[in-house]
Amino acid sequence: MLEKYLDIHPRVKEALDQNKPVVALESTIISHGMPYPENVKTALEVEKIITDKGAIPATIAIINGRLKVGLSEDEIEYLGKKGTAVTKVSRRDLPFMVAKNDDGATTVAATMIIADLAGIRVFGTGGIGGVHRGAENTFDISADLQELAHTDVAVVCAGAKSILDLGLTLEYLETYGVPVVGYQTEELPAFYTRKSGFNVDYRCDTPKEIADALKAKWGLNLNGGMVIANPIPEEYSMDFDTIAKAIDDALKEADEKDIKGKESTPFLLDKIKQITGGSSLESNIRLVYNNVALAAEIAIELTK
Ligand code: PSU
Ligand code: MN
Repeated sequence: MLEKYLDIHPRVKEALDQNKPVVALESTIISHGMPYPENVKTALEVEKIITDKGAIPATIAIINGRLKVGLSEDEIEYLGKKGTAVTKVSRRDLPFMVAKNDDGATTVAATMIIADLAGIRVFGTGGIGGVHRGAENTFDISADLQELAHTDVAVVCAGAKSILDLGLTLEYLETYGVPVVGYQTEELPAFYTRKSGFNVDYRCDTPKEIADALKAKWGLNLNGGMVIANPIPEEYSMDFDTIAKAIDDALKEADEKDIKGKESTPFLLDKIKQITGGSSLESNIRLVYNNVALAAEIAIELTK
């Protein structure tokens, strides 16, 4: 039935059939998150890091209306080159890409949906969407959070950028029963920085501790995901005030230009990149490498 929509790469299919560890990866980070050709280079390196760890990478995207679980190098190159011309696809958008045989870059939410359809339980990325600052007026809350509430996939990220209201994001996740775990930290990391001023719900110091909590959660039929917040390595983290100022400037410009809806996150991310120059791109790439390595370790523990 699902074969009607889903193309699972033979390498991934074999791994899933044999209960080998698989890590899902998103494609919005490729098309919208980084410039070409760094995006393609990063996406390929991410797959290599996972493979070297002993797990199988599955980059997820929609190509010609097919839900792809595991991409070829050519497909990654295609999405990376097409960049923001590829539609950014969240839960809402998914059926239309399929019905129109269109291409789509999957957000955290859409990647979780497709990973779940394929039976992949661990997903590594950079940052998740959340409750935007000013959401009390705009209602701008990422669909990623509802997906985490309902879909059984653990997401390893470097926390969330403070373009969001991190306090409200944590409250929202609490309401929907989504645990926020700090990997070797009590403090929620804020993407470019290891600090945010907010605490996580639980600290876990090993991939096994995280895998044990996931097994218990799903064993108890407590549906939904888990946020595994993994701080950016110290040597790549950015100065707190520099990034705070860049975010404030980006938010101000978004407000002046009346940027709304799905344009909001890519606009803010792009502005921050422009303001901070190459250093934020390097940090971004490094934290993704760090996250997918941890995702692979958790996926390996989960298969035990
Ligand atoms: N946050 C980041 N980098 C990203 C994204 C968010 O730091 O690349 C992307 C992810 O694909 C995420 C999406 O799922 O943006 C959230 O978009 P929105 O806020 O429109 O739901
Ligand atoms: Mn939004």
